[in-house]
Amino acid sequence: MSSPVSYALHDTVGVITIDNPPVNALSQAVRAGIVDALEQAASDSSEAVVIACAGRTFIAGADITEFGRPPQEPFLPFLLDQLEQHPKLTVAAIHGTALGGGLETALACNYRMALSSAKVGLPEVKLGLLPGAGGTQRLPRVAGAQAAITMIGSGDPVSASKALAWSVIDRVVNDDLLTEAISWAKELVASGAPQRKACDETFTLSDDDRQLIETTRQALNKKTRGEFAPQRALDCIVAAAELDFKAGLKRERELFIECMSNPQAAAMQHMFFAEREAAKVDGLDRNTPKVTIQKVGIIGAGTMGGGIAMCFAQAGMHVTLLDRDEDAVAQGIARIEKNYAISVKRGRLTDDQVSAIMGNITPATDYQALADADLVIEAVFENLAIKQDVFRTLDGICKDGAILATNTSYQDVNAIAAVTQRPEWVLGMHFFSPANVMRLLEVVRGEKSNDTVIATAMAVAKTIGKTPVLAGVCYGFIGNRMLQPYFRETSLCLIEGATPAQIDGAMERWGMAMGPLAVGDLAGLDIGYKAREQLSDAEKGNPASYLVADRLVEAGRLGQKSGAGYYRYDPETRARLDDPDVMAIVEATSAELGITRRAISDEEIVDRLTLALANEGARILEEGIAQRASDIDVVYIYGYGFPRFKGGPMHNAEARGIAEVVARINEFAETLSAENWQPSQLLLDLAASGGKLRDVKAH
Ligand code: T1G
Repeated sequence: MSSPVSYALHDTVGVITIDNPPVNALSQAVRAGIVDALEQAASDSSEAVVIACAGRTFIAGADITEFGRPPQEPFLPFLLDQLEQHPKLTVAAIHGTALGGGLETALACNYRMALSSAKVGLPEVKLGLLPGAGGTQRLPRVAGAQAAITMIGSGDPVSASKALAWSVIDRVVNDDLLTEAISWAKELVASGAPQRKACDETFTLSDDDRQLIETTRQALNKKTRGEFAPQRALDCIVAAAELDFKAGLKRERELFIECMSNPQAAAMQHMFFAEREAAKVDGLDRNTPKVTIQKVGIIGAGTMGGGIAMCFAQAGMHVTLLDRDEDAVAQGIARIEKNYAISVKRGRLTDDQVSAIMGNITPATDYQALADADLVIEAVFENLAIKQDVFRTLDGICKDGAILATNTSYQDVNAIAAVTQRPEWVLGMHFFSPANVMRLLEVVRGEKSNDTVIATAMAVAKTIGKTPVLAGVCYGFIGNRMLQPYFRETSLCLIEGATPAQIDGAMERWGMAMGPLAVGDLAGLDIGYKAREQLSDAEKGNPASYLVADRLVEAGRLGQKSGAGYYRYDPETRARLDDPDVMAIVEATSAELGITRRAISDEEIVDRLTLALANEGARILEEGIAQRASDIDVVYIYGYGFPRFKGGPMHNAEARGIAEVVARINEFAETLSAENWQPSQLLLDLAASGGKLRDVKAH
């Protein structure tokens, strides 16, 4: 097989070209090819060497698909040492994104040139790692402490202009990158420019720099709470100031290996691929025709409808926001303007940008305004009959080929489609509140939804910056269906002996962004209350799983919106405060149900809640509601605040061991409730066969 690396002399300049689609990752073949090309350049007539890439981007990093397998020579640190010590003057020619090992390769060159549209970064912490090929030692020496701390700690890329200002790169051009890089290399040689080597530079940390490291550590303790790698990455920068280059590289390697062997790295690398896999629909031809979405109709100008309208307006599409009367629509528009005012105040958007976005939104009260919409999304009250009326009306007005979507959280998409003459053009697009912020979008495929509708919804989701996950039709689809046993176990832990603070504290210390009871207070306890009112006692299940919630609502404690729910909320700071009145209700309910309260450990709380998710997720997978286990992980990380460094509920169970998970579920079946803790057949099968959730394909 031909090498993905070629070498050719362009007059007096040797050009190494890497061509390893899709992102020129530093696979073993690429590393070997560069070593060979460098050897060739060392002995030929070249006076300088340019490293460039074919395709859409410069090297985007190490090849993540090689992680978890025995590393193969030549190792990247060896290659970069060869590059840095090369006898000829070297120039990196950067376009697209030079990330991770890609930027580390450029830092091992003497000089760096980039297209003005390029970005550079060291995103390793987002994979549970740190720059492991000299990035933490070279970048501080090249760009200084402030740039290095910012780039390495955050993992975020910076623009070419910012990189130029920080001396990460030396020259920016607008086009003709390779031609410009070759002529610049000649110019450097002709002018006797030195072969600058990062390893020869000294690096020290001033008091201000050390202060910045401390404030960054504190900020990262909040932003990446529970993650192992970011703090280690900062340790490497400190090492760069305290050790010589060689010892610093050694320290970096030690800490890199510590990160790589931490389960968080496997979890975060799993999520990297899971997010990309989720956008793919098994069995759907990649060339399926899609509807071009330019005009979007949103029905319902409430919180959800307004948030959804923002998503599409921000993407430059024209939005008609419809509600029953002028006042309702005006309130919706006002709510959107208030949201944008906050964005302007925080410097996220300018007034002009907001004006342009708002210019994309047209209020309406007459359904005729939706006649030429390409996509209509219904976001009215969560009631099947009301939604069916909306779709009957749409069916008589919207043009042929318009896609009709419901934003329902629970209602049967098939029952909604069935009231139209065009069920093939109906699907669910389930946004998560706040819709303009949460990245998850469940694309719910009805039994008659056609391929174009699904392909279009998956594509338009990415256009508006969402992460789409395909779901089949069942009560609650993927995420909310799993939430049922999650909150059931939460309520039972409470009634059996735990306190709200203990339950939420245990889950937040474990890694959840917010504990379940605090989530309930945030969403509003009255939502569940109203949903339960529509159910029979049999459908409600064990009273122990909802009586406390009902009693809180009946006592006027609706959650944050009423200043109190499972907690009291400080009116100024909105901090959540334990409330003895709540425990009085809990203890009285325990007694009424004949439950003797007991001490419940944090470990039991975490196991009951996380395994309730995994067990229901396995059922969702075996029923074909989700395409793959990793899709379920994407749902929980992007829609429910599950910690990314745990990789999602299914990866978390897999990492723990399916056999152990089944044993723990069986223990709960014996000690808690056989009805609630029936292991899913899929988990039983995998435990018996040693199979993996990640290999399960929905039939
Ligand atoms: N390795 C292997 N495959 C990769 C890859 C990588 N580094 N980056 C992307 N892909 C695949 C991806 O899975 C997808 O595959 C296809 O390329 C297109 O990606 C030693 C240890 C570069 C900004 O973290 O951020 O270097 O789904 O859909 O939206 O210190 O990919 O088509 O089969 O994302 O245009 C550090 C990760 C690695 C960069 C392009 N580097 N990649 O975005 O396309 S660790 C990264 C990205 C490291 C060193 C350390 C993005 C992108 P498929 P895509 P995109």
